Amino acid sequence: MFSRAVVRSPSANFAEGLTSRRLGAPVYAQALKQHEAYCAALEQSGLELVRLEVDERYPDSTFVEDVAVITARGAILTRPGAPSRTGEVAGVREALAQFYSHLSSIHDPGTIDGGDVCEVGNHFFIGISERTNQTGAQQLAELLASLDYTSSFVDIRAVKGILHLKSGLANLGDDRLVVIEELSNRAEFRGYELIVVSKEEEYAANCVCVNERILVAAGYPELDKRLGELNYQTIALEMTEFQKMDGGLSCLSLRF
Ligand code: CIR
Repeated sequence: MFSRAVVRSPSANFAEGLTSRRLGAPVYAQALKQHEAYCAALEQSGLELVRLEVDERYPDSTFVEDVAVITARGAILTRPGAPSRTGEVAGVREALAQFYSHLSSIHDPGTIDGGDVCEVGNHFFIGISERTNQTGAQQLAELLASLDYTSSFVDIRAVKGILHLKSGLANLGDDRLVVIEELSNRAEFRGYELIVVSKEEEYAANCVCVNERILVAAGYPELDKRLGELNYQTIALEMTEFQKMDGGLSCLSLRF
């Protein structure tokens, strides 16, 4: 169960952030509205929000998930793989220091984006991506091992269309994963029950289990129906403006 989430509203220059999508520029007013609805959904799911100040120096700073890996046994600050994002760490460090007396860090030349880290019980899948390098993944694995967690690497560099591991993978608990087709045959996920998201609904794979509910992107009826059949209570959220900037539901918060 989570009790808190760190969030940061998008800044007015949000459209200047990084993106590989060709979906047009995000509309700022719309992004703010979608972010507020997201925050309301977290609150509705029982979380108290820790709101960081908007930071125009970093147009991607609304995607707080990439800057830390939080576990039940300790928190780790990452070293984001995009140089334009490394400065985001200081603000998140300050916020997390209120709750964690000791914060570990990933060091140069290691890089990790939190979006590449998927916790499944006592195990962590760490994606090796354009943002997370082998050295960073190794450092994280060692830090997680010191907290008594196991981990394994999932190389996603050849998987087209996903920025991070969690762009194509989500943990629903009870050994059940949501996964995109292209990752569904990986040996790493054998032994789990897989809910495979169709190519057309790929963006929806990035859903977030928050206590009793699952936050899902609005507009993906197949996955929503499937989750309903499995008796999950979903909250559908408009995510169009964040999708334009390569972001999904999980990246907008750090939950703990
Ligand atoms: C970036 O490229 O870094 C941002 N525009 C999007 C980050 C999305 N984060 C995530 O999926 N965890």
